[in-house]
Formats: sequence, C-alpha cells, structure tokens
Amino acid sequence: MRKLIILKSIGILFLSIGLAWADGLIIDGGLESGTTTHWNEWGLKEWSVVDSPVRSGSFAAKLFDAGTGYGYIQQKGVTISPGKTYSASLWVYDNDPDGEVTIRIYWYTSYDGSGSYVEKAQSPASLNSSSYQELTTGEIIAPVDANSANVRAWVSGTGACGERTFYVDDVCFVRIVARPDYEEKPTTETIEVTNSPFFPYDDISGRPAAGKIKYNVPDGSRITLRIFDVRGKLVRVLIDQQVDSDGEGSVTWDGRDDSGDTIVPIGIYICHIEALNENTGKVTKKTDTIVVGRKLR
Ligand SMILES: [Ca+2]
Ligand SMILES: [Ca+2]
Repeated sequence: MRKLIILKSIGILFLSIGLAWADGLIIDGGLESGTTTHWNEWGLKEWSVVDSPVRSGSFAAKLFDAGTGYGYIQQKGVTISPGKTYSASLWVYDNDPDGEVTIRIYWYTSYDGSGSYVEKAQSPASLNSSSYQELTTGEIIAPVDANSANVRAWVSGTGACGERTFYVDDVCFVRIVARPDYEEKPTTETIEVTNSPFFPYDDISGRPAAGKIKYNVPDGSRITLRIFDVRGKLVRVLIDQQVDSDGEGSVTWDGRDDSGDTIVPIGIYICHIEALNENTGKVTKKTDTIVVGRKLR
C-alpha cells in the first residue's frame, strides 16, 4: 500500500515539475540542450555554449563582444497576447568592467517578431560581480497592438572600447496570470485546494509561491485545518480550533512547517479539515492533496 502511494506521488511530482518547465514562453532558456540551436545572435564577435561558469544545470551561454558597441542573443517571434502582463529575467555573470548586460523585450505587431518594434522594455544593467546575479524587467504590459516579442540578452559597453565577456543562464520569459483575489467564488466543497502545485522556494516566476486551501462547512463550525505528509506525520497546523461564523473561507500555506523556519521538501501533502458543528455536535472530516514543487537544478 505504501509503495503504491509513493509511486503515485513520484508520478505527480514529475508531472508538476514538467508543467513548471513548460510554463516559460521561450525554449531552452537554461541552454541545457548544450547547443546554440534555439537562439540567434546579432552584433557579437562570438558566442557559444559553455559548461563553466553555469548558474544551474550543465550549460550557460558565453557572450563575447569585441568592443563594437552592442550585440545580443535572442529568441525571436515569441507569441504573446496584447495588453497582458509579462515578466522577463536572466542570470548573468558579469565580472567585466568594460560592459554590462540587460534583458530586453521588443514588442512587435507582426506575429513573428519581424518589422519595426512598437515598444521595448528592459531590466536594470548588471553590476560587476564575481558571481551570478539576476536581472529582471519586473512586470511589463504588452502594448495593445503587439502580437509577438523578441527576447534579448543584450550586451553593451560602458565607455571603454575593450573586449568584453559575459555568461548568461536561466533566461526566462513568462506571462503573469493574476493571482486569485478575495472576490473569488467560494468553494462548494468541504475542502478544496486551488494553488497546487505551488512553489514555496519562489524559484519559478509567475507561479504561486503559496498554496491556497478553501473550505465550506456549516455556519458556526469550530475548525481545525492541518497539513500532513504522506506518511501521516503532522507538518503544520493552519487553523487551530477556530470558530468560523459563516463557515466559509480560505487559508494560505507558505510551505513552511510549524517551526516557521523550514520549507518542507517537494512532494505531496495532505490537507485535513475537521469541523465540529457546535449546534448539532456533528463532526465533518475531509481531505484533499496539495503538491509542493521546485525547479529542478
Ligand atoms: Ca543552464
Ligand atoms: Ca560590467
């Protein structure tokens, strides 16, 4: 029985991690194909895929500019929806005083990133550092007439006319979907998990960092809502014998255990609600599952 549960858990874990990877709008942002295939280049002297230094996985991009001004690698013609919210980010190793890197989004009315761009957005420039740093555009809104975007890891000089070398990894371009707000329709289920999988390590842009659990029990119930791991060990008490006058509500779980210090390992967890109806003495118990995910390194 236990073996079955574990096998099922692993299956769902792979599924959730697979979805997380598919969430990005560009292909091979981490260069893990080990090739330059999914990218094209403009204006650089040279670029290649290298195995050191990398930020994650086995490969990163090396961008070499001979001091001509600027250049970039890009993924061209990413399909986007006009007026929607996006975010782009990358990790860069910039230990070169002669230049800097930004991530830039160019928006186009065409569907394939051709023609003249209508608007652009970019991150702040990299600072000199002997380790990888993250650059992000933050939330950006696609122009109402845009249908595609070119996503560029952009190298430029900072005055000095020297050669410059940078390493780029984990380029990410995502659409940000509005998180559910408090006007969201309440559940009709006794217990219902709505953010699953969620990513408490906060390592995947645009995905929920907290789980959300909604409940609907008789008015005036005394509620206890707890999280267990699949072996039945109590992980976290989210609601501890509180009376809810209208019996309807939601609670978020940040993925931490009861110590508050530790984020739990990835996997399936059980949400268990127990509601005592203080008028009738009847106890309602129900469970649902919630999955904690994380980007694979
Ligand atoms: Ca990589
Ligand atoms: Ca620099």
